Amino acid sequence: MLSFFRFARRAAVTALLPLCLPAALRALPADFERVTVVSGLNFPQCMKFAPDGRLFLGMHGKGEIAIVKEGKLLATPFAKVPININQRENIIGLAVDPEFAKTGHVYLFYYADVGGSKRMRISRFQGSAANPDVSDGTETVILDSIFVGVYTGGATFFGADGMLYAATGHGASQDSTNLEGKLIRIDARHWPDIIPKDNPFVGRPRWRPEIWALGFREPFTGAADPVTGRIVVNDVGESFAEELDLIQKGGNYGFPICEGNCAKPGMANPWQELRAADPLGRYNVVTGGAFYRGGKYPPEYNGAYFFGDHGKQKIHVKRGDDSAQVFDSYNLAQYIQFDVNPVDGLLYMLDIRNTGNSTVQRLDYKGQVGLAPSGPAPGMRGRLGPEFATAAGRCAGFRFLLGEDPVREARVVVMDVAGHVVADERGAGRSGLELGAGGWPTGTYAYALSGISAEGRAFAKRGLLHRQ
Ligand SMILES: [Ca+2]
Repeated sequence: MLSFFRFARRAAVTALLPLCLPAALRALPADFERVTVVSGLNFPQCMKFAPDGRLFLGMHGKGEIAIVKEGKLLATPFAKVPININQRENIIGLAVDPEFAKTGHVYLFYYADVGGSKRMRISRFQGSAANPDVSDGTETVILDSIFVGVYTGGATFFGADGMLYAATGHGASQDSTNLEGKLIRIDARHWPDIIPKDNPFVGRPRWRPEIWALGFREPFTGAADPVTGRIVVNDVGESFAEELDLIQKGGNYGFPICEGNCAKPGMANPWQELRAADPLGRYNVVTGGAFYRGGKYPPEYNGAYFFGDHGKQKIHVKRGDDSAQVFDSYNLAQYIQFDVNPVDGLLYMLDIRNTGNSTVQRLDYKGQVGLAPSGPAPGMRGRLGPEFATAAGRCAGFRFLLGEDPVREARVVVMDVAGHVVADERGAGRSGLELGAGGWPTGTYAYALSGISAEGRAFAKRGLLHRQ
């Protein structure tokens, strides 16, 4: 249903795809495991974690905000909205206030009946003071009567800057006087003063002041990196390319003038173009992204951007600015939303392959995680960790001390603030690892050092490096 309506052009390809693949292609990397957390969900559309680990779901089949708490779908919804305007598409986005414990606020992006017309609305629902699992019945309309054309969009999330972002689909994506095909940025938490003064088009004639970026087609999902603040919007393509758009303030992402990489002046290229004609058949309908900062997976996934492909039934992962890789192919699921549980640090995925019996799945990791905070192995003599940076006052490299006795094995992984791995060095029978840092831009880097000591015990240490 979602594929047929929302992603109309690609629908035929999507519908045929399961016939062309073996029964259950699965290719998760070693030690990763997919665990079903809750099933039997009826037409879920979006999901977000509250800071306390409860999972809020936008159920567009019912017009409800539902909650999964401790692995169980609560019988009573948090809040309800009317669904008579368009039953299939009424809820498209949801965001939980990062300070929910204090405010009790949940935001919903949905279709409403505005004077008899179908319009999109961003509303705030107030959690009950007595029971945060239900609203107190208060709905505050934050931004109303947003007209959109063919596509709805739906990416809705808080940025690291505390602003609420919501993306709308194509209708007049290049027209600055409306909110079609735009990324909206509002200070929802300070309603009614919702226009941030630093929005790029504030005060400019014939520009809606809510616009942060423009030129989208079907920006169904997106996410903000809680550490770097980087924002990515996944834009579903028309003919040539899906896009991961790394959002710049005031950026114009091209549609309908451009799709994918574009040489036209004033148009921003995607962070990554995902070509429909990809020879490996990896891309069809880009969905659900999340930056992983949970610390429960191997260090190479710290800061990685996980996203899905609803049509090709894959999970992709993009580390830093490197090209996305296939993380998993699994044709028994169609993942449309991803989020990281701030309590257990694991990635969760909403699978709508069986729309009336959709599931939330969790990505577990069974291996040892080098980033786990710990110290030297017991009995290890001498210092452990980075020692110096040299060469005429300039940083030419780092030496990682591994104690006085040569260790059996050691590994150090260094990442920049965007999570891009800049060094990954291993050694055996050594008392130190040396990394050349001559080519690194100045700035702060995170390292994760791990290994097995001479006595056969695991050691690990992490911290920051400053390349001067
Ligand atoms: Ca574009």
